[in-house]
Parts: sequence; structure tokens; C-alpha cells
Amino acid sequence: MTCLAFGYTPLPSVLPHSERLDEWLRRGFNAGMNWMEHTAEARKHPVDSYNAAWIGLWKYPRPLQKKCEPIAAYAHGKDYHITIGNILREQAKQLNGLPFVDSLPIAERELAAMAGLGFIGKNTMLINPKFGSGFFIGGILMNVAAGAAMAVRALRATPLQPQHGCAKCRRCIDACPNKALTEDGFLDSRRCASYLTIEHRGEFSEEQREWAKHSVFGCDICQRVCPYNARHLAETEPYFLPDENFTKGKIKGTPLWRAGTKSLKRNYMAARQAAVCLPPAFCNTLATSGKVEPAPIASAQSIGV
Ligand code: B12
Ligand code: SF4
Ligand code: SF4
Repeated sequence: MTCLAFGYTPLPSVLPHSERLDEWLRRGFNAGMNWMEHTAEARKHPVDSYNAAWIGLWKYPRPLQKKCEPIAAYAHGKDYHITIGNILREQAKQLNGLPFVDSLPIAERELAAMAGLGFIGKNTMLINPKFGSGFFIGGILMNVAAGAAMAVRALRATPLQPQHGCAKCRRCIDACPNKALTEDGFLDSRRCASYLTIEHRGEFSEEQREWAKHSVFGCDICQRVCPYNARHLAETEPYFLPDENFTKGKIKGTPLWRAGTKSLKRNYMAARQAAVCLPPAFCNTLATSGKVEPAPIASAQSIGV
């Protein structure tokens, strides 16, 4: 895994934009993610036993693609909770800290912005002006001596303002096929293909099928159109081809495990029916192959950053 950049931030008793989480929940934008509601207090008050955080930006295993793909770039290869988690666990031992990568109830984007690693775009992603948004956020909560904590605070005297980098651009808002991005900078998960294909359990309603049809797992549209990702986009050979024969054996240890085989089959059927995002060759392969074989990771081109 490549760590593109890292930074430090002190942990305040309340995160500066935690009211955004309240508002997001108030509007029902968490959809069926009840766990976001149950863990809201912890997300807003990160300080418990720790007073600072080391945060890293970890490059996706596959670059964001120029063309629409059925499996989001982040989800290729081995599960990042495992790969990045292993690296962070080792480091955390030496620091007596607590590692996290999408594994603790903390507002990772906000902490990363506080660490000076980027700004929050209108697509709600943490965007680094140099690297775009094709990365995970993962770091270590730790305790530093009072003097060091003050030094870290001083370093962050001028935090980057959210959305300052978007200026008048609104490509992501206009490109989202489901109008899931609001004018005031929120993402409505109920309409989001990423939520529907990864987190939503049970059958789709008619409306949900319409919103989910662009993808089989995850969605990269609002990142693909972002000018900050323009020079990092690649056109890479299909990495693996999903079909209706998802089995536990094939998805174990990959991010697709989160959705499970039942949801993946549901997603596949919705996408195949619509074929919006699936190239014709892909559909033919699906009809005949019956396999979901990951290609070697080396086949992914470097995005050259
Ligand atoms: C729930 C969740 C989702 C939900 C909801 C996403 C959302 N936008 O809220 C769903 C399932 C839809 C989702 C989708 C995706 N996710 Co997700 N997700 C999360 C999770 C677990 C929590 C996010 C959260 O708290 N949302 C609630 C909102 C209110 O919080 P927030 O967006 O973080 O915003 C906070 C700050 O940024 C700040 N803020 C936000 N906007 C603004 C605007 C202004 C003006 C101001 C002042 C402040 C501000 O205030 C908020 C409160 O602190 C995080 C991991 C984590 N623990 O943080 C990963 C995480 C955000 N996801 C991630 C990824 C990779 C994705 C996908 C790209 C996957 C995919 N390809 O399908 C998509 C991207 C969709 C998108 N455009 O966001 C990465 C993002 C990396 C990055 N560069 O930003 C994270 C950080 C996981 C990780 N460890 O890498 N995700
Ligand atoms: S991930 Fe896809 S569906 Fe969700 S907001 Fe972005 S473009 Fe819209
Ligand atoms: S597409 Fe434009 S508006 Fe959306 S996040 Fe990127 S720069 Fe901001």
C-alpha cells in the first residue's frame, strides 16, 4: 500500500463541523445505516484517551477509471481494512496508539482536513490538491506530551476551508445520476448507488433499482468528473468481471465481502437489466464465463503521482 501523504492533528473535545453530522442524520441522509446514528456522539467527540492523531492518505489499489466501471476502484484486490490495518497496527504498537481505517467511530475526513491533508469537496470527498481523492484515510490515535500537542496545534493555525478548492465548479453535483449530492454539501445516502450497492440489505424497490443500476459495487462517478482527479484517471484492463455467480469463496478477503453474495447478485441483476454501466463485451463475458476471477494486481497501471 502506498501512503501518499500524512499529517498530524490535535484532537479537540468536539470536532469543529460536528453539527454537519447532526444535520445529515436529521435529514435522514444516513438511510439504513442506523449504526451512524448510534455512534454519532463518539464521532463528534473523538477525545477519550487520546489527544492527537497521525493521519495518512493511502492510494486506492486501482486508479480511478476514465470510463464507468461496475466495481468501484477502491474495491479491487485485497480488503484495505486488512492491508492498511496491518501496517497501522505495527506502527501503533510502537506509539502505544490506536490504529483506525474505517474501523472506529471517528470522522476521518474531518480529521484529515484538520491535519492539513486536503479540503472537503462538494462531492463530500476529502480532496488533496496534488493527489485528488483516490485514496483511503487511515491513521493512529495517540497520546503526545502537552508540549508536542501545542506544537501540533500551532502547525494547524490556518486550517484549509472546506470546499475552498471547488470554487464555482459543480461538476459532481450535476454528474450524479441520482441527484444524491445536495447544493449545501451533503450526500443523501438514500439515493446514492454506493450506499445502495454496498450497505443496503434486502430487495430494491423500483426507485432503488433505478438508482443502483449504474454499478455492481460502489460508485466513482462524482470522483471521476472532478478536475482534481483528471490527471490521475487511467484506462485499465478490467480487473475482475462480476457475474451472477458470486460465491463466498470468491469475495472473501476483498471489500465485496461487506455487501455479501446475496446483495451482489441483486446488484448484478439490476445493473445487467439496465446495462447502463456495463460495456457490451462485459455483458457477453458475463453470459458465458460464470467466473469472478481477480486479475493480478500488477495489471493495474500506475497513476503516476
Ligand atoms: C458512512 C460512509 C459512507 C456512506 C455516506 C457517505 C457520506 N458522504 O457521508 C456511503 C455508503 C454513501 C459512502 C460512500 C463512499 N465512501 Co464512505 N464512508 C463512510 C464513513 C464510514 C462515515 C462518513 C460519515 O461520517 N458521513 C457523515 C457525514 C456528515 O460526514 P463526512 O462526510 O465525513 O463529513 C464530515 C467532515 O468532512 C465535515 N464536512 C463535510 N462536508 C463539509 C462541508 C462544509 C462546508 C464543512 C464546513 C464541513 C464539512 O463535517 C462532517 C462531520 O464531521 C467513512 C469513514 C469514517 N469513519 O469517516 C467512509 C469514507 C468517507 N468513505 C470513503 C470512500 C472511499 C467512499 C466511496 C468513494 C466508496 C465508493 N467508491 O463507492 C463512496 C464515496 C461517496 C461520496 N461521494 O462520499 C473514504 C473517503 C476517502 C476520501 N478521500 O474522502 C472514507 C473516509 C473511508 C476511508 N477510511 O477511507 N461512505
Ligand atoms: S457515489 Fe455515485 S450515486 Fe453516490 S453521490 Fe457520488 S455519483 Fe452520486
Ligand atoms: S467536481 Fe468540482 S465541485 Fe465537485 S468536488 Fe470536484 S472540484 Fe469540487
